[in-house]
Amino acid sequence: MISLGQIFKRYTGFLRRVKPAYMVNNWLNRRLLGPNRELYRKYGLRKSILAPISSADFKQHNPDIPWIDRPDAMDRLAEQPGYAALTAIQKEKVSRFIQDGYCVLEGFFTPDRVDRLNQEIDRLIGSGKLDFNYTGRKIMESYKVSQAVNSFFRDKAMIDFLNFIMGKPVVPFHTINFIRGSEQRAHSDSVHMSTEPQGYLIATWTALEDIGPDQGPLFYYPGSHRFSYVTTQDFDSGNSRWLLGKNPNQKYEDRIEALIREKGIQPRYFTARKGDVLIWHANLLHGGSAIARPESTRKSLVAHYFCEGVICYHELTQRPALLPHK
Ligand SMILES: O=C(O)CCC(=O)C(=O)O
Repeated sequence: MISLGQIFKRYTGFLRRVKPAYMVNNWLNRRLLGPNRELYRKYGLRKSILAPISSADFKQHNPDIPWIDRPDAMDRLAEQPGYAALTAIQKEKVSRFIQDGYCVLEGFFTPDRVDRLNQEIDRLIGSGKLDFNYTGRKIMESYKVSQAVNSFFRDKAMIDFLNFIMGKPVVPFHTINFIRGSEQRAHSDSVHMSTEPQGYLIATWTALEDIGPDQGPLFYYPGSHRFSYVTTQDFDSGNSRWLLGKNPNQKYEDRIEALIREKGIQPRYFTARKGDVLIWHANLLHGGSAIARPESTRKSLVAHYFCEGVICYHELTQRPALLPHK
């Protein structure tokens, strides 16, 4: 017999596919979406700010891509505003980012600061103020209740560095804490947090403890940021006018798995020291590797940043992104 819980799950599962339900949510958040009017005009998108939005709305992507993604980025590096103020190490890291789609800032946060953050997270989980979301692995938006997380999320030196890489001011969007490895399949963030023009998203991944190969470390594919962006146009999403298709994320990840096979690329693993930060490009393929030691933790903090002045949305769910007011 089918339980009430199963009925509820099916019902909410179905509701998550109904586009008008998102439009109601967009209407409830119309104040946050207001700035999109001007952006839609700027990028020639003729639709209501409350309507679903996806890559299908952009027959041709706007060529104003981030400077790091232009073919001459390495030659233009020294001309970028702010270049002279970077340290020699930062200059080297930006070159690495341009070429490989990621860079690692070793020991960016001190172990003491990380310990204080972990203590706060433990306390907030213990008091029920923080909890895992439906995946059972992710704690979303802890920065809203944790001063320590918020100070990492908005760390001035980090934001300045991200602003330089992106060539536009970044907008802190959200945080995700992990206590154990995610074991998430390979993906690029651009299908979850999308922009027009493409590429105006960047992410940081901070190790909140030393992480070895058996703890399910983050994996990533150097250079994969240069592949074409995979969108719902590239697989059978099953989307229709009023409904999103079933399991779009699974179909997307299957497509990415096939792409990795086609390209014959090999992953690298981020075994890290507490306080190290890996920064990745919007289109870098990455995920969480299998946990080889079942009882092990893999404490980490992911932060995603959109950029100012571009259209931000979620390709899989066709929602405009709700960026927090400054
Ligand atoms: O930490 C991980 O294992 C993966 C995190 C991730 O892929 C993401 O937040 O986009």
